[in-house]
Amino acid sequence: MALRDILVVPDPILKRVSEPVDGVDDDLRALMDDMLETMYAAPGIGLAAVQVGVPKRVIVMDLAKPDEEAQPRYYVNPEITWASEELAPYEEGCLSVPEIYEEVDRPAKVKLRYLDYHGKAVEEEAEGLFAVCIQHEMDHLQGVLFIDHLSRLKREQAVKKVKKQKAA
Ligand code: GNR
Ligand code: NI
Repeated sequence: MALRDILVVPDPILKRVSEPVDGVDDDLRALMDDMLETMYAAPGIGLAAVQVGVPKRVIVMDLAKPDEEAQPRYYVNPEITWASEELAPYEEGCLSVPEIYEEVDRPAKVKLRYLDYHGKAVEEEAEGLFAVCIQHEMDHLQGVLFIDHLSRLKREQAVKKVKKQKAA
């Protein structure tokens, strides 16, 4: 396993639309292992492959609380098959937009379909933090960041702040 570098705005790779993968093999599992290690080290609760510069439709996540045992989750070629009309607000952050936190409204519940770590097809319903996180990660697969849901002024302020941090 190896730590990978996390790309931050305004890196143009973050805007790429990620490609579906052919299936889950040992190479893809090695990528997912690296992503999980990188996510834990950050620390974060989710990570899309494009954030480490690999534009494939692959996500890792762990929503366990710090005092709980790890619960790694893997989502390959995920699709949202249903989203509730009801929206819920959540104050989001992103490892690719460090130290910026803003409220975003998203569907409160979604149903999704994906391949797991073993390549098995799974269908699942998500609500609460899981629903927030999977939608945030699936936005990354489309080249969309949570700041793209904000006003242009707030988005530009956020990118400016990150650039300033990086220069410091
Ligand atoms: O670690 C993360 N925390 C988080 C908090 C609220 C909403 C979404 C997230 S995902 C983020 C990690 C990340 O950037 N994933 O793409
Ligand atoms: Ni993110």
